[in-house]
Amino acid sequence: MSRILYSGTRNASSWAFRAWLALREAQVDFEERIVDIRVPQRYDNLARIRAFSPPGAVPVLVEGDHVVYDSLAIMEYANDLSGGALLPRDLAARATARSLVSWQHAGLSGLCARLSFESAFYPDRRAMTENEQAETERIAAAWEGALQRNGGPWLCAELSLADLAFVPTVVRLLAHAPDLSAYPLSVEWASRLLRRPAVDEWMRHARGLPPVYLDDYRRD
Ligand SMILES: N[C@@H](CCC(=O)N[C@@H](CS)C(=O)NCC(=O)O)C(=O)O
Repeated sequence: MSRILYSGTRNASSWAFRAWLALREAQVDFEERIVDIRVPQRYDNLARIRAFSPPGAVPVLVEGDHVVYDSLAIMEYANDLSGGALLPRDLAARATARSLVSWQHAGLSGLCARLSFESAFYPDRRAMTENEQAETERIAAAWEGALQRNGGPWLCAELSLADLAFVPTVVRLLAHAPDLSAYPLSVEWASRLLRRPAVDEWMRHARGLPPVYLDDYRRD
């Protein structure tokens, strides 16, 4: 059966990036259709998606008349399709992985909205504010704790949805050069994550696109 992932402009759709990455890491076969989510064509393109997917957003995965929408549901489905390869078997460890994924999915306490994925590709990025640096350290402390407890090399020992969910976060935070010297395991983990072939493939494409400027990228 054909499986189509409607994905988004690669330097603008961090949600699509997560879903795509989970499918790739789960070694699921799928065809990708990139939907241009830049204005002004964004509105017409997403209206077309709304004809078969209630949120009218990307990513959305379509298998015949079966539609899976929202990046989190697609990531979980990728894990199911792989026979559970992307979540730990142990119940407690699986709950920990899901906690990390859920925290990310809920926007990391607002940080993701202020430092957009798009901004990681701007040639003229602003410095992080003190607040953003403090929030980044809070997230890095969570990564560091997980890596220390589980012994690495991934947040829950084996590669899981928890690592994949954070890839766009790692991209947007590192692009703003936070001081992560107190979190050496996280720095190594982040660079390990960015070296994964699928991550590299998406990022190469994203870097080659013209930047997508958002009005609310504040210059404090
Ligand atoms: N919670 C959704 C968010 C998806 C989302 O906001 N996608 C953006 C592109 S990155 C979009 O299509 N937005 C259209 C809209 O909300 O009008 C998910 O995780 O898939």
